Amino acid sequence: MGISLRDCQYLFRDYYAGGEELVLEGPQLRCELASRYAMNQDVQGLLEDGGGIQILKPAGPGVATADKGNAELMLEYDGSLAADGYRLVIGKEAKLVVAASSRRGLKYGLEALKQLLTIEGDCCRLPVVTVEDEPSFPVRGIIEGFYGTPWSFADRMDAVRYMGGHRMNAFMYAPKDDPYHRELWREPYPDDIFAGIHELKQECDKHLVDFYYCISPGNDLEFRSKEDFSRLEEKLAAMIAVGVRHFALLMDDIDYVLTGDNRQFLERSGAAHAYVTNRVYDYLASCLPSFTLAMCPSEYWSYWNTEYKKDIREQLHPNVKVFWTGYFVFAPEIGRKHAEDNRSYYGHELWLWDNVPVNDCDKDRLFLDPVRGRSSRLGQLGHTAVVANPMNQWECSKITLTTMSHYMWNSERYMPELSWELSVREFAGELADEMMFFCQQNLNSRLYSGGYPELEDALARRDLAWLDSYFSRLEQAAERLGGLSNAKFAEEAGPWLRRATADAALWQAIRRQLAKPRQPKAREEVLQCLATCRSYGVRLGSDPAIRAAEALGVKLPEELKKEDGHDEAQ
Ligand code: LOG
Repeated sequence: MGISLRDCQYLFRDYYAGGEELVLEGPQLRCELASRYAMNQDVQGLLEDGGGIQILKPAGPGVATADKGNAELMLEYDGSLAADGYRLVIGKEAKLVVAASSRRGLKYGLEALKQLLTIEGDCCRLPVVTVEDEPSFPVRGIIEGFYGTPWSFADRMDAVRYMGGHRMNAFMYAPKDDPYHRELWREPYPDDIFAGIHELKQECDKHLVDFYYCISPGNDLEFRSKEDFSRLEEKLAAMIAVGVRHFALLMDDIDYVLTGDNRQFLERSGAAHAYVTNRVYDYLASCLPSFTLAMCPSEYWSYWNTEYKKDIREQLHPNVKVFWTGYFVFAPEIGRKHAEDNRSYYGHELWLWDNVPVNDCDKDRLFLDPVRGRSSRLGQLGHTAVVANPMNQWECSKITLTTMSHYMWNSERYMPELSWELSVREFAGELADEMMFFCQQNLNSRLYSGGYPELEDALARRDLAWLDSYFSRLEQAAERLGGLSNAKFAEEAGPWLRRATADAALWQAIRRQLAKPRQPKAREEVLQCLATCRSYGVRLGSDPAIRAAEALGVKLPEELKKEDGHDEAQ
């Protein structure tokens, strides 16, 4: 089944199709390649995986390919297109053109071709279409910037592949609990971790994703210490040696009040943070012809003007980009006014560090809903990057991240609920309905206070029949999702899936107690089921069984309820 017209219109910025179709013989799109993009015909690795497209070895000057395939593909350079943008033309005579101003644009154009291709038996179908597409933000990606257990290198490698397929172009390495990133920032990486970072950087290269090394020396840096600056430069030099060209200096979550010699030397923390960043900038400029440097200020979330921001605005090198997280660490809404104001206070390009779907403050929760509440116009309000800070559970983060990737590419058209549907379908395929139901039980309580109205209404009505079918749906969804071929999901979401099953069992026990309120055995059963729920140490956002018990007057021991964090649930 091919991609629907609605999805094409949503996922590609300008989609000019008149309804005609190109039907080609053969079970694969086999393209004879011509390239005016580069004289060296360097097209290796532009497609993530062939996915039904084979690019035939290009003909050299005067050398024709023996196999002409069933279509012609021309790659063209067009300097008028935005970075990462492309134009894809699928012409009637099986003439395909992808034009771009960068290799990444070519890659995205070919990925678009792949998405539009339908293979049915022995023939290929493509819409006759012109697609003109470009991103809302030049830098789009993930910042692994959370507290708690960092991702494994296997997770990160998968993240980079995922990003390649979702038009994201930046992976920022900044795990708070990598000691060499923060507490032990002066120490070089042990060989094994460094080898992992090197391999990750190579994977990034392969998928045309920029790898950012981020370092966080602000807790105890001595601003006048030559020794400290040498350590910092050595740390960066090791990254430069394996090809890293993108860096960030993170000053978030430190005690940034200057004391002792630091205070005497630089007086104010804004001046100090501009000073160290400028020194790093000068160092990078002395070793590299081109590089990127961003910094996260300590005042990354406020929306009012401050002396700190003034110092950054006036003293920080103009090429350095400045992160912020919106007007709050977890910002339910990032609107025009705050964005515009903060841009003027910082006076530098702003990079949005979006704390979504990060759950490091809510370890008992999964957040599985779409990103909502971001201005469609951040790109016109001084923002040149959007990066998302995900959950400790990489695989589960994909649901929100895919919606985020749509926002990053085309914020003007972004529709959260539609993106959610597309993301869930992509993630769970045939089990999309079950997955969506499960996601709907796990909303991001930091950002969205919508709650679970159907459940609440049913409880208010004491509609036992509705609740019976709700809990049996929950039980079924948990069982089926546990068997999803995606083993990583089953492993990460395992405690929540088991908790869902336990909630359904608790509901059954509640039902029996309601039927026989005076029977001690029924009471005993409720308590046992509750203990099982508790034993997983996690809960669904909807917290249905405990809510049901409360609403229906089934008393639960206070300490069990409290530990479950139900008070915070919404
Ligand atoms: C940290 C971040 C953490 C997040 C959520 C920034 C810039 N820094 O409040 O590492 O994952 O909150 O707990 C943060 O957001 N600070």
